Amino acid sequence: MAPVTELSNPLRAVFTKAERPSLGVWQMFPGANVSRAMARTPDIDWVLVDCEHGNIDDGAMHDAVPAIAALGVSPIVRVADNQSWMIKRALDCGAHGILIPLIRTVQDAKDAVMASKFPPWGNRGFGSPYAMERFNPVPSMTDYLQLANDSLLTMVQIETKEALADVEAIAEIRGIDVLFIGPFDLGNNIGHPVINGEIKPELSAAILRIRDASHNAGKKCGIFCTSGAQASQFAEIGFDMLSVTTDVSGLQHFLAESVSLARGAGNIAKKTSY
Ligand code: 3PY
Ligand code: MG
Repeated sequence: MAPVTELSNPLRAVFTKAERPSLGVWQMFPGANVSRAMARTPDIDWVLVDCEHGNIDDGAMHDAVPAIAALGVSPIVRVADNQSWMIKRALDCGAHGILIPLIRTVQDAKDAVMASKFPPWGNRGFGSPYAMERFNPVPSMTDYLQLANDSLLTMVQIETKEALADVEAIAEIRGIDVLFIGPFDLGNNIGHPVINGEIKPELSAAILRIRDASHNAGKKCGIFCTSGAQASQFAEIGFDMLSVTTDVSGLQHFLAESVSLARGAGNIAKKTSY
């Protein structure tokens, strides 16, 4: 078998080319068929498998990640918490990147990097028989071991008051690829929650500070959006990674709108679980 020289990672490839922002969708229902339906969305680079707030346990994650990867889209896993065993499970099932919620300190972010990287850089354990098949061409275990540290993406969520205060230092950490904003938690934690979709000026200023800190450190900045229109607005002001919708809110909206049209009541305003 010819050696593989890089792990195919569609999301990282978009970041490297830096020609356009990257769009993705957010999986919260379990099931490989849900993953495949989402990964077939035209023009997306990634599907995020949400083990923090979604109904996705370890087994469902192991079903979702290969289903997404098989369609040439990057499977990204949001782990439930910043714990090394959760990061290990996500990477071992073949995630192309991980997203870690509720980072608070520089040390939290450094711990996340350590858990994501094989020695000598970090302390990730080696031995998954599954991860290799999530890349095309499929690397040998040895190739995966040698390429994973530089190919997989480590992304941290900036959504606490403490992380916002230290965002410039967090952005500088080697091995953090993306700072990703959770506007709902960030708003709650700085005392300006998103209510009925409204982003207050204080939250807006915090979001722009995180964008600037990321870019000043040569890192990418992402944000969770609740609609395509909102994702487009953030793309226009320089965000690199936009979530467009979730399976739950997309389904709710589609069903409500279809029933409304069937009753002759016309299109409905977007009203979903967010
Ligand atoms: C937030 O808005 O807090 C998120 O993490 C999105 O899921
Ligand atoms: Mg959050």
